Amino acid sequence: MAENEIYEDIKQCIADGDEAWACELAQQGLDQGLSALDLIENGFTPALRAVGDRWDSGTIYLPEMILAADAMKSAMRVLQPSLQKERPGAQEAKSCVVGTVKGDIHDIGKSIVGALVEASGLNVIDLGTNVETARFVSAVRESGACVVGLSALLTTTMAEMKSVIAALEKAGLRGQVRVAVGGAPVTQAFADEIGADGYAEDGMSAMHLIQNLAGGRDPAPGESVSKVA
Ligand code: B12
Repeated sequence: MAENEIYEDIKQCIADGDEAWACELAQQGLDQGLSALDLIENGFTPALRAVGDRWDSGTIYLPEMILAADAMKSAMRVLQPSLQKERPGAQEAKSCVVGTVKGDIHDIGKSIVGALVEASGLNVIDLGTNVETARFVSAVRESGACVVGLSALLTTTMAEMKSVIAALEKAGLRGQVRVAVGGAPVTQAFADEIGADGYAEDGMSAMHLIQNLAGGRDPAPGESVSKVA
């Protein structure tokens, strides 16, 4: 099957919320020599975003969005082992805490970022979704993490990121930990406004950003916002 046909089918299987077909296509893509990352970033992610747009415009309802997300999550389980193999990173003992902020249950983007960062060689502590501010603080304290990656998909939960930064400051941990932020509504301007150390718009850029932050290097101006090819 041609590459563009696979992406078309992926778009359709996510729109249909067809888990079995999504897994089949993920495996088929890998068997054809496409990378897990390509399948995620050029296939499944835009497909799921298209579903979100249809929900936004009132053409579909929440149960259909849930089915679409479940189909993508199942495909991710097929792709995850290859993702690890594709990016065998330098062995570093440094840790990164990731989580979706309080009030927000979106976990797909955060999990992709976590998987890529782990594949790049960092130890990832994934706190899951709807994470209380205090939990981020205790995880950073207990693990000695040098980066925390905060995800938010709702405009109403973005403000939680600022609370996490304030809580890290209050706990005296801000000097040891750099804060990366992301999620569909988050922008570089917002990251700057809340005093985060970096923002990235997709999984690969997030991985590079977090690697840089863990290495003690600040992203060059504009670097963290651009898509990494
Ligand atoms: C799937 C989905 C759901 C699923 C989530 C399932 C799951 N297990 O995660 C379900 C159906 C449960 C859901 C529920 C809701 N959703 Co919803 N959902 C989406 C949808 C369609 C896709 C999100 C997604 O997974 N995208 C795919 C991933 C790969 O992309 P991503 O998350 O953006 O992540 C990438 C980057 O942002 C970045 N990134 C992400 N995190 C991080 C972190 C760091 C540190 C970095 C550096 C980078 C980074 O890298 C990732 C990989 O490329 C979006 C539409 C959209 N356009 O985003 C709506 C959307 C986010 N949802 C929306 C809404 C409103 C809701 C609900 C409130 C609906 C309701 N009335 O109940 C609830 C929220 C409940 C809650 N309290 O959280 C709205 C938000 C509107 C807004 N402006 O606030 C959206 C935008 C839909 C829309 N167009 O209106 N949702």
